[in-house]
Amino acid sequence: MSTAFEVNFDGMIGPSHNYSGLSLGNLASANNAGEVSRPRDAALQGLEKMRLTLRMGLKQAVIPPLPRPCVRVLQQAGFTGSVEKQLDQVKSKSPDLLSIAWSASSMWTANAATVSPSADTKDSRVHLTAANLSTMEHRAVEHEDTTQVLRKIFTNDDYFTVHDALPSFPNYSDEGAANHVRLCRSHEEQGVEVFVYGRDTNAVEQTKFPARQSLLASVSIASTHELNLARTVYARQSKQAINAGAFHNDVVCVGNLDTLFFHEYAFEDTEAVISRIRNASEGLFDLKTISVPDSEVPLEDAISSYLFNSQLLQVPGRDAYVLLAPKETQETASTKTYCERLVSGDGPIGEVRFVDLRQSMKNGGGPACLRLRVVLTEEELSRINSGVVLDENKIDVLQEVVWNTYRETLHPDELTDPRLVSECKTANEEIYRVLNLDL
Ligand code: SUG
Repeated sequence: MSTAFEVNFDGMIGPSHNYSGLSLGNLASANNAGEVSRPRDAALQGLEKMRLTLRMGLKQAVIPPLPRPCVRVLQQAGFTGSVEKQLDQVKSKSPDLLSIAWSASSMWTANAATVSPSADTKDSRVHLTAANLSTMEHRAVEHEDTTQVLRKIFTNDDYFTVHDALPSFPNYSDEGAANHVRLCRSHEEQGVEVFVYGRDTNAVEQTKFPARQSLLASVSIASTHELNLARTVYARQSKQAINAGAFHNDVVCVGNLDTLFFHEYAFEDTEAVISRIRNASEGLFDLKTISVPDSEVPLEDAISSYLFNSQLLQVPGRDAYVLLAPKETQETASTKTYCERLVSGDGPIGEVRFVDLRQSMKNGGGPACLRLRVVLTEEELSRINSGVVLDENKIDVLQEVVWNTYRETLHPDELTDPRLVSECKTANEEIYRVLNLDL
C-alpha cells in the first residue's frame, strides 16, 4: 500500500474580495456588509497560511480565483455590450446581481467540491463532485467554472473523476466538503465518510436560517463516488447550530484521521451520530472524540471565534495534532481558556497555532473554509497538474503578483469602476500563468 497524504488545496483570495452581505445565516457576512475590504491584505494573509503549513512539512497546493466579474451570469440575465457597460446597467436595474457577479466567494474551497480518496471508492479512483452551492445566489454561479478548474488540475482519468455538480434543485443543494468529514486510521487505508446535512425534505423550512445541505445531495454523492455504504454515515446538523449561525458543519466540527473535534450542539442527536460512526468504523479504527461542552465554550463563542473552523493537522515528526486556528479564537475569552486547557494534558491535540485571516473571517471564512482537503497517494500526487503545487518560491511569486495587481481597499460602491475590470483581468492572467493553468 503506497503512502497517502492530506494535500490542502487552498483557495487563493481574489482581487474583488469585498463585503456585500450576501450570505443569510452567516453572521460575519451580515455584520460586515458594506464595509471597506482590503483585497491585497486578504490574499497575502491566505498565502501566509499556505506558507505556514508548508513550513510544517505538509503538502500544500492552491486553487486560483475564478474570473470576476462573472460575465456569464450577466449575459444570462440579459445584459449585453461591453463588460463595463453591462456593469453600469446592472447597478441601476439589478444591484444584487452586481455583487453576485463580483463575489470572490470561490476562495472558500471547502465548498468547491466533496472529495473521496481512492481508498474509499469502488473503482479505486479519487472522486470529486463540484458543489452546486444552490442555496446562495452568489455561490450558485461558481460550480461551472470550479468544475473546469478541477478538471485542469485532476486531468488524468485513470486516477481521478471530476463529476459535474448535482442538479441545482432545492432538494439537491450541496455545499461540498464543508459538510463532509472523512475519518480513518491512516490516509491510505479505507475510511468512514460522514456526510452532514441540514434538512431532509423540500418541505417548509424549519430553521430560522437556511439549512444549506440536503440529505438527498449527500446520498447522491455517496452513490456517484461509489462508496461502501457500510462505511458511510449521514448525520444531521442541529437546528440550534444552524439558527445560531453555523451555516456549514465545519463551523462547529472538524475531524482528521481517527479524531473528531466538535461542539456539543453540532449534531441533532450527538450520541446516535457517534454510535453510527463507531459502528461504521468497526475493524478499521477506534474513533477518538473531543466533544466541547457548551458550558465551557458557548455555541455563540464557538461561532464568532471559529474555534472549530480550524485545521486539525498531523505534522510530520509530531505525535499530537496541531490545531491551526484563527486569531479570533485567541481573542475570545472562553475559546482562549479552552485552547490552553486542550493542550495542557496529553490529549490528541498538542498545540494550537493562531493565524491572521481577518479579511476572510469578516465574511465568515476561517482556516478550514479556505482549504479543500484531497487525500492523494504519492502516485496520484505525481499525476495532478504540478503547477498548482506550492513551494515557498511560488508563494513569493504569487505574493508579488498580489502586490502588483490587487487593490489595497475596495468598497462595494466601487464595483462599477471600469478599472477594476481590467485590474482583475490582469491579476487572474498572471496567477493562472504562474500556476501553469489556462484561463
Ligand atoms: O458561503 N461567505 C461564505 C463563507 C463560506 C465559508 N465556508 C465554510 N464554512 N466552509 C458563505 O457564506 C460572504 C460573501 C459576502 O457577503 O460578500 C460569503 O459568501
